[in-house]
Amino acid sequence: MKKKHLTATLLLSLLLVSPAIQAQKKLLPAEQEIELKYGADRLGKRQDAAMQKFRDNRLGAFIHWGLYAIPGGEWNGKTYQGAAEWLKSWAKVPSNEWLQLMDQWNPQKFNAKKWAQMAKESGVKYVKITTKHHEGFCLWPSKYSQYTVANTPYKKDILGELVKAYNDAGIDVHFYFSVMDWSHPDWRYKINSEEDSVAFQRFLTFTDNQLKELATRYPTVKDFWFDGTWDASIKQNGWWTAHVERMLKELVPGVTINSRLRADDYGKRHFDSNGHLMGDYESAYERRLPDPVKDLHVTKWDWEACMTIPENQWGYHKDWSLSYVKSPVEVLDRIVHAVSLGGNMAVNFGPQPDGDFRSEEKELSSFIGKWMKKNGECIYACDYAGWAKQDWGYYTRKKDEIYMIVFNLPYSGQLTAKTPKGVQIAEATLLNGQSVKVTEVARNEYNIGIPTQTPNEPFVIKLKIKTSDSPVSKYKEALT
Ligand code: FHN
Repeated sequence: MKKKHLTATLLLSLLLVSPAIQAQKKLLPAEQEIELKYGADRLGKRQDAAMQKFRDNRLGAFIHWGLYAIPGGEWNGKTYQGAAEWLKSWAKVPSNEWLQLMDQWNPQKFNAKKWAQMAKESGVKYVKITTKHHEGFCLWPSKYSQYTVANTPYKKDILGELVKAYNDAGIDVHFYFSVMDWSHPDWRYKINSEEDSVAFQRFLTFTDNQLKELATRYPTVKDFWFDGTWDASIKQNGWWTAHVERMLKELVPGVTINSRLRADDYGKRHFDSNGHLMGDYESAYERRLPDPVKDLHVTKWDWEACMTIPENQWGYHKDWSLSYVKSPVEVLDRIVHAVSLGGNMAVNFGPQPDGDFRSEEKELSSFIGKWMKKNGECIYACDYAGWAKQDWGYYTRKKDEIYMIVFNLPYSGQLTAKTPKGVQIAEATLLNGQSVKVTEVARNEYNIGIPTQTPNEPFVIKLKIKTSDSPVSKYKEALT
């Protein structure tokens, strides 16, 4: 990764390009790469068992739970439409006033085993929990902060209970951690002076301590998902992000880390100044997904998207009628969309202040769970198939099996499948084994018959394929 120096102009243009756009740019030719101390640690996907498990899980739940659940988007009688977990900022509430919400933190309906059972029934293989969101309130009794569950009427270690319950249910736990901490006097958005620099170094030590505490108190954690890392202060301290990744990997062997943590020597985030992914997987797809035709570059690295059910509410908001709320099938569509491009999907839940889930979330969870129970084999351990996207839905692949996940039924009664060169479709079946008619209609093009009784929800057709390097073809190209 060390090579000639770039011209100042080229470097400046690299620094200005956003991660998503940069991701679409071609990598620099090796001889033009610049020397980086804090760039990517590795080229290409991680291939070890822990990473494979992360990848095979494919479907996860995100949990945003903190003090913001108590006001639920409402402050002093006024309802704010923005994300509920940002209410402190929308309503300009000073930290000392906001943190008094701790006196009301007493979720009497919280039952970690019930949460784990709900997760299990929803088919998720992992849960990402907000250990600490931007407000600074910790769901574990951190000895480095007074703003923790230990100092609330509830007192108990919520995070510890959840880790145990999820793990007992066979579900991996991932820790969301916001580096930006509005409760801490040493947090800085930007380093403008020597004094800022000293304060911010203290803040980084505090953060290291909290991270070490999490890693050692809960050693079964499988992933750290960093957030609140976009400010200039972090970009000015790229060294620290590389250090945190190394530190956590030493403390928790196999742990995975998202790209959002990282900034390189020049403050470039997610992808370093040479265009290489930092961290183990890309994590910038938030409430949006790559285009299944134009953005195939994402299949080159591991990635995980996260999605809210309303348009943009992560924490509990009392009033979901203020924005569009996705239907269960729309959420399912996004899950399948992500897997079809080799990504994971974490669907967000924002539990109520009493520790229960709102009815819409319970219904969604149960819908996804029932669908996954019948059709999960086209999601878990599946990957990008490499076949041209068709309008009826998405393909996924597991070894030599190709899955067609049908979301839109065409009036023609036929689903078009176009195979890559040298690949033929030998057989098609529903997941219950029932045969589906396959008709070859042109070179590398097939009609797959729609089963006479289609379920009232997206369904799956499994294709068995044959491959030959030099297929004999009866088709002739048109002379034009
Ligand atoms: O500001 C946060 C937001 O509240 C939420 O936690 C999401 C989840 O990905 N992350 C940040 C915005 O990118």
